[in-house]
Amino acid sequence: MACPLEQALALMVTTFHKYSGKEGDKYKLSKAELKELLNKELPVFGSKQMDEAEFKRLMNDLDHNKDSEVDFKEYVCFLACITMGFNELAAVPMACPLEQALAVVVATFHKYSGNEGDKYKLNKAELKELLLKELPSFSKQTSEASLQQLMSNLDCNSDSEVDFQEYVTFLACMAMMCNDFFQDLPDKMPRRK
Ligand SMILES: [Ca+2]
Ligand SMILES: [Ca+2]
Ligand SMILES: [Ca+2]
Repeated sequence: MACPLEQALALMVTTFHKYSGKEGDKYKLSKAELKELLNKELPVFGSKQMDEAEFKRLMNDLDHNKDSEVDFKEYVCFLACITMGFNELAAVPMACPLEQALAVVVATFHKYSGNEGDKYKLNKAELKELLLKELPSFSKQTSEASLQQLMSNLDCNSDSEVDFQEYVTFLACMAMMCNDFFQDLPDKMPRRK
């Protein structure tokens, strides 16, 4: 049984591919694909209530490189933004797997951030525990020195703590790595029971 946080990341990747392959570029979401993904997988976001103009604006915001498609990186940025919203409104009922995955991302952070010091930030010990327990497939391949390096990379504002935003950015990077892995090695995905 994989850890909930790893499952959450995998789900973000598979949900993207479930929709991106329907038309046009297999690795990008067209406007129609994005709309279907949001309506079906993220009802909490409320895309169904959006009119055509609002949806166009959303698509435009997401599409950073202006190729009229949403690629995986743009999608992950979007999920990261939504996750930050979840962090503030903790009591939203999550019905869909993708929403639950985002909720896991939030809950996992709080499970460790409250252990010591600042309740809303991860210090080095808390981050290490989170990585070892919640992302074992990642941390197993990581030495003490690279954890140290990772911590300083994550800590954008250099306060020796990892706040929620820095943590979400990190998970977004992890999801991108998973995605590259998916695209490069479609037959070699590690399967665990
Ligand atoms: Ca597509
Ligand atoms: Ca784009
Ligand atoms: Ca803390």
